[in-house]
Amino acid sequence: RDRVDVTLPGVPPQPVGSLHLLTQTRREIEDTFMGLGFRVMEGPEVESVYNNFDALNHTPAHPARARTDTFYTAEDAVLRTHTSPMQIRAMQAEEPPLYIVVPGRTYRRDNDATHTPQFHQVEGLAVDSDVTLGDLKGTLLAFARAIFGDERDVRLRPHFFPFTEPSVEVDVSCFKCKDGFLKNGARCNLCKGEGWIEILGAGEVDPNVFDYVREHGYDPEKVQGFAFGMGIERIAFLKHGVADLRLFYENDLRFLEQFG
Ligand code: 2NM
Repeated sequence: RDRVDVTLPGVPPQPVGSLHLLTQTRREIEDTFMGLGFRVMEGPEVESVYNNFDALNHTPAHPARARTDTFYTAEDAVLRTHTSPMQIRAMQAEEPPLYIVVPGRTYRRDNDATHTPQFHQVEGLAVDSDVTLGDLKGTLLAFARAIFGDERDVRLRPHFFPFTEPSVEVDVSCFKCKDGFLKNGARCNLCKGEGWIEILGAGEVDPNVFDYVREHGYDPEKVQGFAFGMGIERIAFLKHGVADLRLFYENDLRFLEQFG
């Protein structure tokens, strides 16, 4: 009795769509790390305060715990502020060696020209008996070259994160200029004349983090590891020269179709 066959193409037939730029970028990042021996794992967006902060070595007074920085859904539950709590879950579920990347949505109470309350991350974790900062640098160099081009180099600068020690910020050599200046002599507007662009944070997993999962086979005297985290928006933004962060979420076809 149906009069309309909803399985017929529209009139006129519409072209098949394409993946959103953030989805394309996430898959590119996942593919790169899968090629390096990492598995992809995903986890819940509503997390316990324990997994999101305590087990990741955040001090009781860490500012990110404040109601003004993080969305609480209960006294002891938050919208995850990073995907690292899934790495705690992974360590609770599996003994080392462990090589995983965790993509997904993350939430912070930020809203301005360069921050949205919901964004996307990929974090990585490698745990084995002998994983050094050298392995971290080599892994991230391979990543930077896969995403930004074979000619790229990486640079590590000292930083602080609660869950890694030592911690670093990682820069990729600018892919628009040479040493901060364009061919016409003008200062590069992508790297601001620095010659380097910050792409992610990383470090050697703090032994205090392993201590929280010690009974699952992660004795801090026996295992080492590195971890890293990046924003998918930032990687896509830099790689494709996107003009404004909000373009990712407006679903304007004039934007989306440029990446079909
Ligand atoms: C970052 C920077 C540095 C990180 C640490 C961990 C874990 F679970 F192993 F402790 N996961 N991710 C990490 C380390 C994340 O993002 C900027």
